[in-house]
Amino acid sequence: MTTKAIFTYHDSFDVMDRVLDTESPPADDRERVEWLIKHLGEVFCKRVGIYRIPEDLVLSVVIPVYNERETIREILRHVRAVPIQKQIILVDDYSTDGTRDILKRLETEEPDLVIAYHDRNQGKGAALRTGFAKATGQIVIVQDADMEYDPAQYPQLIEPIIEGKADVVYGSRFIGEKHRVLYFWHSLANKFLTLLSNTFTNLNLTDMEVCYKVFRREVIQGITLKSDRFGFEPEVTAKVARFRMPAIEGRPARRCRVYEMPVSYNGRDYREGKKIGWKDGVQALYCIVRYALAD
Ligand SMILES: Nc1nc2c(ncn2[C@@H]2O[C@H](COP(=O)(O)OP(=O)(O)OP(=O)(O)O)[C@@H](O)[C@H]2O)c(=O)[nH]1
Ligand SMILES: [Mg+2]
Repeated sequence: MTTKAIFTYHDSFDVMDRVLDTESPPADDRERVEWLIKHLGEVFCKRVGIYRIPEDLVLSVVIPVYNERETIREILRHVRAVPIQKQIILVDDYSTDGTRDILKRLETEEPDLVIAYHDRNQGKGAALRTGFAKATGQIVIVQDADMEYDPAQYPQLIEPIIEGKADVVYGSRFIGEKHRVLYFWHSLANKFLTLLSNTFTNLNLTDMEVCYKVFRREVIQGITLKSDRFGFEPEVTAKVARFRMPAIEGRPARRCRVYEMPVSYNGRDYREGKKIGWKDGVQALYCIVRYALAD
């Protein structure tokens, strides 16, 4: 089994080398997918996130932004590069470092962006609430404005929803993708918060605090969120666990089906702009218990 997988992998590069000698891949995204599937095979392509995405699919990417002038343009470039139709929603949470001016400029340079401005700083949770309300795509993903997570992973992240297997997908930094080795105590705190959240939700997540959370739009717009700051992560997790998908077309109402996907993580340290601290950990603890017991 393993030998076959390795063989297929190397084979694929041989085939690519030979094919690339004679033809170049089409520039159009859809044609390129067909071309790659034809030459590399469906199984291999699927493993690396190349598959046929329905033509009418729109992915709403919600980006909460607070003092991210160093990374905002770059993250947008990476989001745009993903070959999926997207609605990009940026919510500025009253930045004071010049990010606002960049966004104002972007408004005229890239008029398809949806940009909202808070008139006072409220926190990531509040910024996301504003963004979710504006989403119109069938699938909604959260994207932080720093460069810790890689938008190139969207195709893999949304695949379980497109295939009709999942209603919600969480990324996970702890199940086998490459990640920057950083603070031991932070990772321990993360694991503890996930464990505590799991004991209340009965979900077996491995990374409750991960940024990459993907939802069918009706799920995220069907949940009422209250946390303004980083309490968003435990709150949304508790509410997803309780959420019931309404009955449609003869299918009875049911609980949300949650999937996890490994994601790579290029964490930053405090000198590079890391903002989250021990107070946010305490807040998360409080929110796990609060949203387990009451709404
Ligand atoms: N820290 C912070 N981030 C906010 C706020 N409002 C919106 N955000 C955005 O929320 C996202 C997550 O914030 P981060 O500070 O990166 O939080 P994190 O990734 O959990 O933690 P570190 O990057 O490790 O500090 C970023 O895109 C921020 O710009 C806010 O009031 N405070
Ligand atoms: Mg971050």
